Amino acid sequence: MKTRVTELLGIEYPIIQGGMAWVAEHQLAAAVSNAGGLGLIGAASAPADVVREEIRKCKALTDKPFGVNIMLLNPNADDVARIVVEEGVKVVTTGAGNPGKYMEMWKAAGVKVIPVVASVAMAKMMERAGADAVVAEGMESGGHIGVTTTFSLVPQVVDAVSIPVIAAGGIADGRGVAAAFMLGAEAVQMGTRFVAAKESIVHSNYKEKIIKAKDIDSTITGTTTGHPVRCLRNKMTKEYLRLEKEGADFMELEQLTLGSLRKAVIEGDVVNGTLMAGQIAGLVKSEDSCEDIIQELVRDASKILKL
Ligand code: TUI
Repeated sequence: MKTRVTELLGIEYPIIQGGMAWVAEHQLAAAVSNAGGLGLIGAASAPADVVREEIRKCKALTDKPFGVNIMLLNPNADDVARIVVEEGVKVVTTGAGNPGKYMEMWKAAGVKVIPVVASVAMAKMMERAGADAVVAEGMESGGHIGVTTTFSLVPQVVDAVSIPVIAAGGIADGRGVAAAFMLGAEAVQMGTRFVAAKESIVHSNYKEKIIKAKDIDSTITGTTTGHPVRCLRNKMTKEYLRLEKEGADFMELEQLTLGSLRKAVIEGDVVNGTLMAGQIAGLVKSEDSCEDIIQELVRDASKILKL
């Protein structure tokens, strides 16, 4: 399964682990990289110094390439953008915004830049700005999402840009990988399956919720605030959606989700916490090691694609 993406990143398999807030810590990133994929540290809303420590801990666990995902709504994004250069990180992915203002600095430092996009227009803008590849992320994904599905978005982005396209959203097994390749993607990024991985530090209550989830168990909060987020339905989402329907203002809604992802990931509060997960959670049936996940994906996708 060699593609322009495996070559660009110097990895064995075209499989990237999403840079998920609170979840994509150094343990998970190192495990995915050691298994031949690309692991990512999710900088999320962490202070820059914490991200630096995570990078150093990841380096201690792997000599393979790994990356950092920078969430652009983070008020510390400027500092994190500098720290990845200082620490010699090889790959940066970005989410929830336009990383244009950092591009020159990253390119000058030889960092491979892979923005996550949810539209064709954004993909074209990122190619013009010098991106090395893009992740085209469909609205099946967990967390902050756009409006287009993976099946529609990926081939349209593939036709619109010349740089390699990585498919994300709704992929959790070898069939999904093969389907993404049929649409023209040259790698996949997966989140939900890795949330439930053995090396993921996520609380067992949260992992269990993903493993028990059915196809229709996710919902989207925040459509009224401009920050739509897909997560598993629970008491928190029920309350959030009720408030949204009643026309609650941004601050009131913020209050409900303040620290709620941490609550789910660290404390295992699956009632009041935010359980970010994609629609494909229904396909995730067990807690597997990153090595087993990647070997399974490559074996099954190769068979389908007759590689
Ligand atoms: O970023 C993600 N997924 C995320 S970020 C996150 S943290 C968060 N929590 C609550 C509210 C908001 C964020 C949880 N999950 N995926 C990549 C992604 N990027 N999806 C959609 C986009 C995106 C959206 C708009 C990329 C660019 C964009 O452009 C807007 C602009 O500036 O033109």
